[in-house]
Amino acid sequence: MTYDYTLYGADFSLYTGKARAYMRYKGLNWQEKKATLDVVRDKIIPNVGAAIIPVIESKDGQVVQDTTDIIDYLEARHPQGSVYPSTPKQHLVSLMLEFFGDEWLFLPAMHYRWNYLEEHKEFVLSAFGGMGLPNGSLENKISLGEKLCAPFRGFTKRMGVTEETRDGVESSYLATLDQLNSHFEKYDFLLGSRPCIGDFGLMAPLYAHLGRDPYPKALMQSRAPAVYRWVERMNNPKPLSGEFLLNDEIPETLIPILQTQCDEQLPDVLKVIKKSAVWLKENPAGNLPRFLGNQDFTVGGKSGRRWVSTYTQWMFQRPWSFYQSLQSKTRPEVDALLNEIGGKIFFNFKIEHSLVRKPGQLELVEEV
Ligand SMILES: N[C@@H](CCC(=O)N[C@@H](CS)C(=O)NCC(=O)O)C(=O)O
Repeated sequence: MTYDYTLYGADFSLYTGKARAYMRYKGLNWQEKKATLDVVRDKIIPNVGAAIIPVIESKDGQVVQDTTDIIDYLEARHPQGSVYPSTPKQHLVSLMLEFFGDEWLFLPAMHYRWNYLEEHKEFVLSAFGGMGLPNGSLENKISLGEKLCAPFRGFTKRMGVTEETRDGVESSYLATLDQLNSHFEKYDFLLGSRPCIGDFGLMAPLYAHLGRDPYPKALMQSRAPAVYRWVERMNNPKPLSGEFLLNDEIPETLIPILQTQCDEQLPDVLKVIKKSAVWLKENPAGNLPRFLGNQDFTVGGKSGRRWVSTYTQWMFQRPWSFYQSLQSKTRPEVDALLNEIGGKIFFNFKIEHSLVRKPGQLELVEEV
C-alpha cells in the first residue's frame, strides 16, 4: 500500500498529538511511523536542520516540519472540511486558541510530566528510550530514556516553571480545565460540532502530556471528564463531519479562557516582540535566535522569569495578521469581543518586524 503521507512522530510527543488528530479528521491516506533516532539522523536533521518532531513526508518526497505549517500545507491540498472557520470572530478565536494550546498550556503540560515524574517514571522514560531502542528491554529503555529526556526536562524551568511559579501554573491550568469542562459539557468541539484549528492546538498539551501521562490523565478524568471525552473524540473523529456554530457565534463558555489568555499569555508575547525587534534592528537580515535571554512573566498570579522564545511571535502573528486584515465593516463586532476579553491592545499593537520561517532551519527571519 502506498500512503500519500507519512507522519514521523511519537506517542508521547505533544505536537505529534496535534498533527495526528488533524490527519485523522481530514480522513487522509497516511501512516504514522516512530521518529526513531535513525529517522531523526537520516531524515529530519538533513531536511529541517534540527532534531525536532513531528514532520510529515509526502509520497513525492516533500518534508514539512511544524504542526502549524503541516496543517496549512495539508489544508491547501485537501480543502474539504476546512478547520478554519470562514466568519471573522470564529476565525480569530480559533487562531487564538491554537496559540494558547500550542504555547501557553505547554507550561502545565511540561510541569505535570516532569515535576511529577516519580508518579509515572517508567511510563515516560521507557517511551523516550524506545526511540533509540525500539526492541530493547524495559530496563535499557529506561536508562536510555534518562539521557534522551534531559533536554526536555531542562526546558521546563527555562520556560518558567520554577518553585516561584509552580502553584500559579497549577492554579491557572486547573481553572482552564474547569472552564473547558463546562464548555465541553455543552459542545463537542470549541466552535460547534466540527473541530477548528483551535481544537488541534489545544490537543497538543491536552493529549500526549495532560491526557495521557498517568498522573495528569487521572486528574483530568476525575476533575474534567468532559475534557477527557473531548480528547477521545479528537483522537477518534468522524472524518470531515460537523459544522461550526451559525451566525459567527462564540460560545459564552469560551470567554473566561480567552480572558486568561489576554491576562497571561499576550503580555508575554508583546515583550517577546519588542525584544525581537531590538535584535533585528541590530542584526539586519540575521537569523533570529530561538531564544533571546529571559523576561518576567506572570501565571496564575505568580511571577517568575522565563525564556524569550522568538517562535511565539510567529504564532501570535497568525491571529494578529488576521485581525489587521479585517475590513472596517467587520471590525466593530470583533472589537466588541476583544473588549470583552481584554484583548484590544494586543491586536492593535504595531508589529514592525514581521517574522517568517525559512526552510532548513528553526531560526526565524524578518519578512522582506
Ligand atoms: N512548533 C513546533 C514544535 C515542535 C516541538 O517542539 N516538538 C518537540 C517534541 S513534541 C521537539 O522535538 N522539541 C525539540 C526542540 O524544540 O528542540 C510544532 O508545532 O511542531
